[in-house]
Amino acid sequence: MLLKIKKSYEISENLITPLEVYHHRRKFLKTIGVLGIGSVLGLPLLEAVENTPAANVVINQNTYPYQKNPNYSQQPLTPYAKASSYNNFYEFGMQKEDPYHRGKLLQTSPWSVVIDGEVQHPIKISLEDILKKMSLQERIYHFRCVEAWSMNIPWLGFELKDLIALSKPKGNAKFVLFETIKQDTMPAVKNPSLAGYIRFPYHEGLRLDEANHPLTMLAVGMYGKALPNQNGAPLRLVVPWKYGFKNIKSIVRITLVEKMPVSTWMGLDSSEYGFYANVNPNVAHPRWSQANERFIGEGFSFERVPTKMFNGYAEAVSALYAGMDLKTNY
Ligand SMILES: Nc1nc2c(c(=O)[nH]1)N[C@H]1C(S)=C(S)[C@@H](COP(=O)(O)O)O[C@H]1N2
Ligand SMILES: [Mo]
Repeated sequence: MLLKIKKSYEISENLITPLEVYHHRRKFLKTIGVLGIGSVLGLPLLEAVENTPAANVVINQNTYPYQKNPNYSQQPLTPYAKASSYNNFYEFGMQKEDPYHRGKLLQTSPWSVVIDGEVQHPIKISLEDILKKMSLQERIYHFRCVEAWSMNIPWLGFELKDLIALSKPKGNAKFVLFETIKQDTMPAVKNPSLAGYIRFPYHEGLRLDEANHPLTMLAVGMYGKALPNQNGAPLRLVVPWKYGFKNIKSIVRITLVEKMPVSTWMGLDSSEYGFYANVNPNVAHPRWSQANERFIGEGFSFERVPTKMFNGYAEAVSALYAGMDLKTNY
């Protein structure tokens, strides 16, 4: 996410980056010659980081049995090395490579998820029991970050509605609030200046009908393996028609509520990041266009491709927003 630097908690990016990381980055970017190009084109330096050397990517070797779902087969795939080293996970810092370098500080075992709030049966369920109850499938979805880059990722997971159903939501439950784990070992929990003093835990929300939509998944893996920590192990949300920041990582709590919850990014700047965050090429972010995107595939390219309404999933989801003004409900 691009955090606008203007409020009291916001200071310039080179100040909030630990100096050695900052200098290392500058050196690295100079070495690969991207600093110059990025500056000339006026592109954020972060755009260059997808060239992070991938040789030492830690691959999570756990595998789960799953079936491929041929109905979701977006191509070409983003290479695993890029999807697992160019990340946003602010608990680990604001640079794209921070979650990859520091992700091992996340403790993912034991893990359980609480489902509570406006439900008849509040539950606390372990990851193992979730895996026993849910049958896993692979779906390749297009992923579009609000920063205007995109990837195609083969997720392993199940439909969120099947987990929510275990808790039997009450009639007055209208929204779902999600919470990421908060651990003292997370660098930006320990040292809030690493992530612009964002207050953790990270929160996101969906309308209940969005959460129950068959496209909405909880992913426990990608590329045939358990999720690497930097991608939100062991369990994260995947809502393919919404901007990346809705896809909350490392979830420990799912709370059914009556009123629209305030997500982390709405709380930081609601004029830039709305509750809906539906991918929409016709509604610009206040600081940049959303009409096109840079697809991260093999190689490195500044070429841009048009962004599709609802990220290409309009046929499946536009009925959810019938009659709604998508410019005001951004
Ligand atoms: N807990 C948590 N979840 C998060 C974020 C975060 O900083 N913290 N970043 C979001 C953003 S902005 C994006 S684009 C996606 C990135 O997911 P990926 O790293 O698997 O591509 O995670 C989202 N989920
Ligand atoms: Mo994002």
